[in-house]
Amino acid sequence: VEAEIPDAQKTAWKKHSASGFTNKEDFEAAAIRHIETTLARSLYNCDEGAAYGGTALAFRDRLIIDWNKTQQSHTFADQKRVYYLSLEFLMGRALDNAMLNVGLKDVARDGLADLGFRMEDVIGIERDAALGNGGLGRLAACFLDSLASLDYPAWGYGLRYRYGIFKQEIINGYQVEVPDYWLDFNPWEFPRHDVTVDIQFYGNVRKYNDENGRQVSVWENGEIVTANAYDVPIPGYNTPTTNNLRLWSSKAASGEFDFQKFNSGEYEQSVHDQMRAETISAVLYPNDNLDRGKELRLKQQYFWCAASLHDIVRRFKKSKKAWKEFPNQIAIQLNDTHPTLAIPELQRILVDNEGLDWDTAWSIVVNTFGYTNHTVMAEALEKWSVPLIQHLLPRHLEIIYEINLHFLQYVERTFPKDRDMLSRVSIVEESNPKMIRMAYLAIVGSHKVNGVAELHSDLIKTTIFKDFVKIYGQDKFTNVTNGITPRRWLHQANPKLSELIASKLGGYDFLKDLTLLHKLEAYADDKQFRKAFQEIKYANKTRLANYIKETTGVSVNPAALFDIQVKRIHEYKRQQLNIFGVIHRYLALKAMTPEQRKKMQPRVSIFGGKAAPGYWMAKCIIHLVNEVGRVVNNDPEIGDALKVIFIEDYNVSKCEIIAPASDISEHISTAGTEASGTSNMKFVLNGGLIIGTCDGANIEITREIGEDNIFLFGNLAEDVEEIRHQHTYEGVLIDDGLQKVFDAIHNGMFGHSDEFSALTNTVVNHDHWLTSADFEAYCKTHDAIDEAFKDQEAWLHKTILAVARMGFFTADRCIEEYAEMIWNVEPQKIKQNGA
Ligand code: TH1
Repeated sequence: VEAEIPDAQKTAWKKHSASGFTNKEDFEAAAIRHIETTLARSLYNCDEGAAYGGTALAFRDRLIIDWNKTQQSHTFADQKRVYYLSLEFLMGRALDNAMLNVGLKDVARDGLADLGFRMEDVIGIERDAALGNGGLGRLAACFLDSLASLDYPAWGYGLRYRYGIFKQEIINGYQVEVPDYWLDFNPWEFPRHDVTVDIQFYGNVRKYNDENGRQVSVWENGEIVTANAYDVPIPGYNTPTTNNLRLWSSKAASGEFDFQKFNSGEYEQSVHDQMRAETISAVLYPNDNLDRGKELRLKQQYFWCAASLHDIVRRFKKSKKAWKEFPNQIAIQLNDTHPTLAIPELQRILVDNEGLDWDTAWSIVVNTFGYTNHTVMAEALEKWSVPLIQHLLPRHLEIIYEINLHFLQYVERTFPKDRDMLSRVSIVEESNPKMIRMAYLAIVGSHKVNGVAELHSDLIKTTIFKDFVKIYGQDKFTNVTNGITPRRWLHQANPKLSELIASKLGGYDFLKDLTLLHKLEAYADDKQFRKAFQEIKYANKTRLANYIKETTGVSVNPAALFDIQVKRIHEYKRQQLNIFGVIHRYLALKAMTPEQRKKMQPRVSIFGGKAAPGYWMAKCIIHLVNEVGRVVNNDPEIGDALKVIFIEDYNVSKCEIIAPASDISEHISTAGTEASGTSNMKFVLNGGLIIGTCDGANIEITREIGEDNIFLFGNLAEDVEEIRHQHTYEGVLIDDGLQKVFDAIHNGMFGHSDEFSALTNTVVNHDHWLTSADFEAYCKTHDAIDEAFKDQEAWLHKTILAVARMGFFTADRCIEEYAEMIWNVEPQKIKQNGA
């Protein structure tokens, strides 16, 4: 290809090729040029927003150069690539990350100071890219960071929602949802007007026999919606590798109004069609760990899978390789079951469009896909009704039935005597209406299935997917324990701690090899180091205290014990256990004399997180936290002994302030329900300890950091079923302390008790989440935490050891495990100067 370009053209290109700034002068020139031209502003109306815009665009220029180079080099190298399909990418802010990865943050800080701006303020202008709900979406974002940082040729594929997760406002103690329109200025995306895919919905399947007598299926007469590509550069840390995140946006097929309708006076109808098409990528479904089976959600899933696969297949076909090479060139990872339709879609492309026979096509499909399961909770396992799929995707339904037929025939041959097995494992649930079990389809269509922490991966093998282990054997099922990127979650969020660590480890290599942190163990008993470590924690707590003061008006004492639970509000995550515990503490403080109270360890209980808009119980929990805060924070007898804070609109950028500021964070899900959790890792990495149940990654965190350095409590996963059984047949035993809490609520201590009766009644009636069974152990563990915190030297010893032993939980380790066990891909270095 290169040889075909005339020399004159090459020379001109080389002479003028963009290079990007490397020093302060050139940064200022680039930023000012963008402010003046791209943003059309002058010195006299250059506010912080414009400074952000100019800085972002200057850094964007730098990223684009590496991005082009990377994409070109990956295309020429002709190596296997990874495609990560996720309906959620919770990216947060991009500028700080771009500055870090490019390695020019100090240059930008000095340049911005010259222009009269503080870097922190400029960074703070950016809105979060919040295209996700919680852990699953943030995991995808961490994985993209690691894939690029480790030089893997990889793309993410997702949806370009016009509205990300809603903004949460707290009004009179209640959650109110406000739409998050985040696209009005987004310098990080590139519309690719030339990259479009037409996606079909509805219609019918026509069959005919071709000249060889082979039956051919044609899916026709459907409604067409166009997918437009928007690309987001994903820079790696300290490497030129810059990968791509491609997000699809939906548009009416003609791109314009239907002129026929427009001219014949059906103006309204033509606008309506346009809007209908755009609705597909309009909004992120705000449910975490819950499946609601809405038609529009299924449309989103197919739209995104079909566009992505079309794109991947188009790229593969350019290479002119034989189809059997497909799985040697391409690995596709399914982030939960949301992209499972990619499986029948690839089979459809290969069989219907490319004319491959069923078995050849199917072996390509299975060898291409890997499936990650993130939950065992029944209410989160996706099922789609057969009539709905029949209506929306008639050809895919046929293919799913055929996949199931082949699969069940295989099962029958292998287990001829087990009739029950067939109905248990069938992809089609024989209910009314019939349902397609997406997890089963994902297992059957993938060569590897993984859970996200050891306990979770064991649970899926022994519970929800037990039969599939019998059918396929152990080797198809594996574990990749989740991780987080230390670039964002240590260096960006906690620059002072990162600097302290670097001063002892002789540089920042640990940001790319987090296991190097183990060298910090030598400093756990070092007086000076402890003091520096403690001062950083105090400064981070002060930063959070200031934020709390600004946003809620409540003053909290940074010397108090900061006890934090921030995550989606969900019954299984048990924020109710936390707030009942807080009330219990409040009642105890009220019963004390002032002298006794003075001796108590002062505490700040901090909550944050969104409730799905339709999740009544979760909204009750938020309301109770806010009402308890109102009462406790205004109780003059209590003062600093206890404060209760709800931080509004918890998101990625707020987590960057919160995670470095904890003494204790809470990861207290009912054992066996939280697949992994990832914020547990963020808090420990930033020098905070955990109160937690034996669940998800807490178990492996304990193994790594040592059981002396974590506060575990509560019933074990293996005992939960038995306790629930007891609840059903013998009733729930309400803990004495919890009963006092309920009495206080019923007596109206926190406002009208009717508001909270749903919350207390579920505990009394079923206590599915074991709030009562774990309550006493929970409160006792908090007392132990108070005791332990009094001995600050011992506490520092624990926290430093814990940080030193967190190396395992880097997302880089996850990516290496996926690459080796599931994808079979190798990294590929991009040359610093040219492809
Ligand atoms: C979460 C899990 O709850 C959490 O334990 C895990 O750390 C995280 O995924 C990353 O692996 C999940 N989020 C969702 C979101 C939806 C459906 C299922 C899950 S599981 C929409």
